[in-house]
Amino acid sequence: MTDFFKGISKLKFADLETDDEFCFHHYDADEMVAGKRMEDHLRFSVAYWHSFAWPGGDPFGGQTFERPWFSDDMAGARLKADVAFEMFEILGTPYFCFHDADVRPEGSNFAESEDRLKEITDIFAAKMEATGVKLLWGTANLFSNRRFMSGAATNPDPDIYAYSAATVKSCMDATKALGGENYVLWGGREGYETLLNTDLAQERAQAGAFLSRVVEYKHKIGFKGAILIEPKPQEPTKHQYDYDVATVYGFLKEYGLEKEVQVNLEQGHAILAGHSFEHELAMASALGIFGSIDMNRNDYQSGWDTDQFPDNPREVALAYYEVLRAGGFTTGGTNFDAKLRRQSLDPEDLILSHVGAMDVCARGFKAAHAMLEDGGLENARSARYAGWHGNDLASRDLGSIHSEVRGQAVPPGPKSGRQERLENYVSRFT
Ligand code: XLS
Ligand code: NI
Ligand code: NI
Repeated sequence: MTDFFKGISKLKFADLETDDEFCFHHYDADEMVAGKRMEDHLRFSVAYWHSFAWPGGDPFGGQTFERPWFSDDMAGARLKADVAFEMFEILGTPYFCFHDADVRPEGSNFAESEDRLKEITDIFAAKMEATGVKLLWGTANLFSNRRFMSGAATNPDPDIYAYSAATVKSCMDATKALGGENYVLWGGREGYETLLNTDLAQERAQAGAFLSRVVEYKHKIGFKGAILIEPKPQEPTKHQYDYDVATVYGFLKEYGLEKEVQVNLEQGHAILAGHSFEHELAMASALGIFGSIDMNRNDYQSGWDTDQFPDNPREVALAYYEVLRAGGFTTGGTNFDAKLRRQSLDPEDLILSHVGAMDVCARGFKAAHAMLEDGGLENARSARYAGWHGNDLASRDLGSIHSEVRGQAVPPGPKSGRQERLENYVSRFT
């Protein structure tokens, strides 16, 4: 045991009468909803990078957090792993996610970096065995090191493509070894800063080849998890190729990968793309590529990816409503891709940020389930499209439709969309 979280023991569920901060008020892992435990519906996961690797910097200032494991050596990496698993146990989160760069310091060459990753994944394997915590997904950090400044798969320099491919292979191996349920690709540098020096067609083709090789490798090693792309429109690059769900789907279709790859959707990225989170979820579900979610909230004023913990039950309810309409999670889950504000220095902040987020998610999820079970929105939706049921209009030619419409004595009239009535309905549940 480290003493980082000293005095904080495993959190329990307590009713709203209790004013103790260190317990859950809405999230009861064992509560049954639709025949399944809440823990198994929500599949909460902690993001290693934000909670344990992020130093608290912003564009105007560096590190604000002081953590005993911040160092460039493996002793720091091992201490970090100890503290991480202590936090997972305190929270009772069943999953975690990590990038290679979050868990081990970079070595002097590829081989040393990979050996260090292996050392830490062996430590993880033992801790996972002992605690029952599982890996929701693994991924490679192909964006922080300066070698990736002009892209990873889409880099103009083939040597960087090769380094990236080797890195992804090593991270897929680590994910498989740990029984990871998904493998994620987020392309923070797969885009451009300026079109003036960019060959768009060449870079897209490189991205297509890279993803095809990832899928081939998945089958070669018999990795049973899902391969997920995480769309984001921009930041760090000015324009990213995986802009949003619709763009990613077009890309997957072009390379024949739409049955092989799904999406990991993040609330903040949806907002940056000019969408709502529920829009991205509904689109992924309509296209048959919904996989998992990165749950957070974005500041609506700042215009960048603020990765805050969710605090809005209504927004979360509308998101989980789409998750439930898509059939719920299979390999996916709720990964808190969220970080503390840089003034939140205390170990307690790390715990209570997750407690609040888990409670808000539980509230939103239960509201979503209640709305779906009540059927109000689905009934209204199906009534709105009722005219299309059993109607062959879409297959008829324009000429036959034209003669029919010309024969009408009066044109068809508009019908109310009833938006406010539906919003009132949602308010009853949230
Ligand atoms: C950054 C992304 C990143 C991915 C994993 O904006 O959300 O954290 O989830 O690489
Ligand atoms: Ni993000
Ligand atoms: Ni993310």
